[in-house]
Amino acid sequence: MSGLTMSDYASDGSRNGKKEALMNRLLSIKSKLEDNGVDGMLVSKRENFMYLSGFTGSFSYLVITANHSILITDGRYNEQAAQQAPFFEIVKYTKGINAELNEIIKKCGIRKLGFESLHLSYDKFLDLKEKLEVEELKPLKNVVESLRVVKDEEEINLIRTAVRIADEAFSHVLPYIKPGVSELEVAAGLEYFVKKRGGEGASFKTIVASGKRSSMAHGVASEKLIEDGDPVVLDFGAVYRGYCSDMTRTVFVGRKPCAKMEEIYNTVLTAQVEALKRARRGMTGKEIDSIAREIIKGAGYGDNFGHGLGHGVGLEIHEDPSVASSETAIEKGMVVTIEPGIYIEGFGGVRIEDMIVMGDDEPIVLTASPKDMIIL
Ligand SMILES: [Mn+2]
Repeated sequence: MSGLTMSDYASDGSRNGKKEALMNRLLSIKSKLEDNGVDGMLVSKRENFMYLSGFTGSFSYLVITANHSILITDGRYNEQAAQQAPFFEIVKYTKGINAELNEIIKKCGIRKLGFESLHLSYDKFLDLKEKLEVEELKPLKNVVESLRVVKDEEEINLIRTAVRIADEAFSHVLPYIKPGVSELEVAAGLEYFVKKRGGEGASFKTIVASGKRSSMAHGVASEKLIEDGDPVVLDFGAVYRGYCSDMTRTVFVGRKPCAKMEEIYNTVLTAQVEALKRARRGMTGKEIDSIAREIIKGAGYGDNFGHGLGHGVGLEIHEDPSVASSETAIEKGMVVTIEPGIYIEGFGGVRIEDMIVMGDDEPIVLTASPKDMIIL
């Protein structure tokens, strides 16, 4: 096995870079409290507390005020939280979360506490509303997410590694794609390799869609055996230190595809490459989407491209900004996918997907796997 090892991956993002990033994120969220009409914020969504504190456990509440940064978790995570979240006071709750929160509310003098209304269950909300000693419990949306939409250098480095692991998994698995092998076995090969290279696992349920199944845009790997002449859509990604990657390639088994499939492949490839070439910093998601969409329409397949061109990727596999109907401008440091496809029921489909980070003016393409037609 040649190529990179774990220690190469460990060298990206120094410890100090990470600390500096965490400090900047914490300062940014503190500067948002007043604008949102609160003097404290309760953060409960996992990706959001990971982003702000560095803590990667499964459960935590952060309480953030101008002068306090407190991370509440349970006994399982004491040591880990102290190591991972250098700028937070760690509180292990013992007497019930509400009692602990009330002590913190008192200590920090919180009167208006914001919470993440998209992520707190209705029952939990009722419970907090009844028990917490605050004047107001204020629902807030997308406060942390609005910071996460532009990636800092630390995040871009981790995403680059997640992309590289997926690229390497793709070339690793190509020799195993042959008649008689099941889609699930190909998916297993990809996922095994991701972990072998230091990834935590797949960033979503791996898609391996062969033959006619390739017309299903989300054809999760099945027991179907790959056959001679099949197109195979491979859409997968890696998670590296919490950050996701996402890529798609469509390959052909045994022989060159028929003329119609070749035309579809070339149309998708042209649409994808032109979108990468013509996208500019500050264009809206919709404008970038329409570059690819017009090309596919022009070739007569407009009705067969039934999804948006792309989506944001970071701690979550699908996050803002969307590259579809959105009027959100794609700014420097935003990371998105560019993934046009054409799908014909009963015949097959093609999708090609790269990840980009928007640069000073043009996108920087992160995915490195070849896009010219591969016949195995
Ligand atoms: Mn995608």
